[in-house]
Amino acid sequence: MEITRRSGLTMLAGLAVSACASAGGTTGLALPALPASPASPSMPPSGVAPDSLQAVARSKGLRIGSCVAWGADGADRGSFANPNYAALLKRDCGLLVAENEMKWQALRPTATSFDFTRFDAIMAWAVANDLPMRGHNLLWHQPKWMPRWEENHDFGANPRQAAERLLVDHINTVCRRYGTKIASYDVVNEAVNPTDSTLYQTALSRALGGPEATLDLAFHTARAAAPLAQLVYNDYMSWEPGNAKHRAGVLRLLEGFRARRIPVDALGVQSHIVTQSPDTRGSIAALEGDWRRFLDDVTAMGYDLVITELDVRDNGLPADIAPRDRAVADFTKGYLDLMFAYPSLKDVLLWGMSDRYSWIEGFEPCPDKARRRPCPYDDAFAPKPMRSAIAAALAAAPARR
Ligand code: 9MR
Repeated sequence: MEITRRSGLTMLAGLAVSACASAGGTTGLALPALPASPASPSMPPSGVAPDSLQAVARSKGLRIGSCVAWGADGADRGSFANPNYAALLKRDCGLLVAENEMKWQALRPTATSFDFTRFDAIMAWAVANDLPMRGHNLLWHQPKWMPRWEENHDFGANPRQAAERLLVDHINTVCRRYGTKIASYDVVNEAVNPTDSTLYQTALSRALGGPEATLDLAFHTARAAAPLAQLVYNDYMSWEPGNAKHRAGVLRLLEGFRARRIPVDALGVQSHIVTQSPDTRGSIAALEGDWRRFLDDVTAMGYDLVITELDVRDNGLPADIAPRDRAVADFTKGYLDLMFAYPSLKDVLLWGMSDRYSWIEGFEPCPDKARRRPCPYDDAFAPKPMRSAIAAALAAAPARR
């Protein structure tokens, strides 16, 4: 029974100057370039500064936020316990998501135990600062992102029942623990294999009778355990060349959810976007047709949209920081302008506020070791053109009801 909530990665070959060539960056241990922002009578009631991204977003019925990590007090991480990073979150965000701390790898040391220490610490800070949190995620449906014990788990003589129990118990435990404090969950993350549009298998899904049965059970369980929450399928299909099969696989999955009456409310569009060349206008013109067709198909099925993990891989750009940052900003603005044309899009999450802690540096560094510049604030916590571009896109967005 359906229970509804409501009705290139490619570096440009032959570029004389590489995207990431020896630009260096404003690295180092400089202190944050944040003005003191004491509470003042001119602030909105929540204490959000009027020029903050969140204030601009709120004026349009939107919300903007970021991922946040756990960290020991004062550690140099993208954590709430790092005063430099916390200042950015407090200044600009109206919504947070834990970068890693709700994943099975973080919460499930074993098949029979949970460890909520780190996620709870993030949640406590968010609550203390009046910042709502999204939940990411209840099931990352890929073997390499599940805990190792799960892939080697002995599901016993009745594997289907054991796998069902494991998944249902996990989702119930997480959703019930946070009650209505979490109003939106990435129930399933990245189930589609971008190379051939098929769904991945995990040990859990093999025991449970296949990927569809597993994903369906995840959504039904989440709906029952968090009946008021927005339930999201989250993936990184994007608009750059090479994503056609990924988009096709996601569309097929979303069609299947509707056909089987599975309670899925929204598509999480991760938005790890990749610049293609210094000609951002030309790049966008080349990409937007297929992308709009995809989003039209998704929204025509009744799915809302959420931007869940926005950042920019600065590929194919000049080495100098000024034009590189300008292109990242322009590409971001063009992307957001297009996205905000879809009225159901109300929440935008950045995958990090500062270049200093971006995952991209570790996962896909520039070949020449120049620092990546994917976020609205630089390594020294100073605002970049990307921040102004986000503010401009928010200000230009049609107001939501
Ligand atoms: O940014 C996250 C990084 O710190 C983790 O090591 C990695 C694996 O857990 O996940 C990264 O976040 C990913 C997100 O959870 C899902 N979409 C892609 C994100 C970037 O890889």
